[in-house]
Amino acid sequence: MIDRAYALFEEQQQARGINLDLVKQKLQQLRIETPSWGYGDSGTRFKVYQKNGVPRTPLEKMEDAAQVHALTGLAPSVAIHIPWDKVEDYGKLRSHAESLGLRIGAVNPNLFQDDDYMLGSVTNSDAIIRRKATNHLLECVDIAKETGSRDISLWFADGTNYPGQGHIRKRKAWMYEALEELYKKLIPQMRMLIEYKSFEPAFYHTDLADWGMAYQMAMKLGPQAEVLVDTGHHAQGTNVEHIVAYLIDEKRLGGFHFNARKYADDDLIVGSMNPYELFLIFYQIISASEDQDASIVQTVNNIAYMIDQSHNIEQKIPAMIRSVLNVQTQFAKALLVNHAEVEAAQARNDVLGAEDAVRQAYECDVTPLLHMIREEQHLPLNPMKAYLEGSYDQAIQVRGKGGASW
Ligand code: LRH
Ligand code: MN
Ligand code: MN
Repeated sequence: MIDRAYALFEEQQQARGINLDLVKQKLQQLRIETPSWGYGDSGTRFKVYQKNGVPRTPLEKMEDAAQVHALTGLAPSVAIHIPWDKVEDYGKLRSHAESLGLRIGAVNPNLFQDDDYMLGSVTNSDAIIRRKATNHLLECVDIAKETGSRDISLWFADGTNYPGQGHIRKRKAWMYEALEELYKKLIPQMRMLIEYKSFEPAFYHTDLADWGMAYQMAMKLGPQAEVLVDTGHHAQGTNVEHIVAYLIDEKRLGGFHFNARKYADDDLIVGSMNPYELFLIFYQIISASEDQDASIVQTVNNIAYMIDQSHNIEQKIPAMIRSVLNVQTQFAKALLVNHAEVEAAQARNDVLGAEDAVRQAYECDVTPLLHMIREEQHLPLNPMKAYLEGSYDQAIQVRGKGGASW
């Protein structure tokens, strides 16, 4: 059945001029990092509904993440957030992760949950608070060394609610000062990823509000600083794939936080709202991966695909499985774009022809391809079904309610 469906799919793709061996090879290389905070009792701005069976410790978050990886083969690393995942011994957290077939991914400092940071962390007008915040950034480099992590992933809630509340240019200088201190502490194989967000929790100005600000900071800091694009962090209607193409071309796209949004930074299951946007992001990335310029290809190869979602009503492990699978589906579809066809249409200024060549790939049903990939990797054909029918969910119920928040 799988073989028959795949044979037909192969025939159709060959007719479109697609080399499926290459497509399969790229699909097998896809890796998506899941966030520890997506397994805990997280939420949005409102009530956090406590769920039964939620991990009580960072170690248990790793165990849940290991399920997602075991069933999908796609998620071998887990991003951590400090202090949400603070432990006495990071070496132990690392070896626990490794014993589960995982590794620890990006280390995310948290500078938005301490009362001291009400008016800003690294951009606070009080030098003592700025020092405290910068020290936390430095501490995260030490943690990353222990966990074997490459990336320090930075998001700042810093901003103001009213005109005049803060000195915007002074705050810009303080931001740079802190980032520079952090940058100097990075070891050569580390990177810092600078995330931006247009608004929230600050509603008048945010110190790093868009990709241009993050990019300019990265440029001033040096080659180990890159930009992180969180798909939910733009104004409505922003062309995110354009930003992606631009940053790749400037060799400063370090990674993604994937999530879906309808209104603002909604942190919903990836691909649940606008899967075409996700497809178009991958279309840009895959097109750049075929560039003649080796440094562009290297940038693409180093992009960290991470999920940043939080669940206030969803079951956490299934929600993560759904996101990871949705990323894989859109990635697979984007691999089916015939770039030569798009370029030929561009060359003859065939607007509709070019659009059609891109959209055609999106409209392909990639189920036979994904089934074949999973069968070849001895994975369940339907990972979600396998999880829901398996015994893990039942087994974790003994954890009870009141697990770790975030
Ligand atoms: C807040 C946020 C941000 C960070 C995450 C930890 O907006 O979602 O995207 O990366 O919290
Ligand atoms: Mn994010
Ligand atoms: Mn966010």
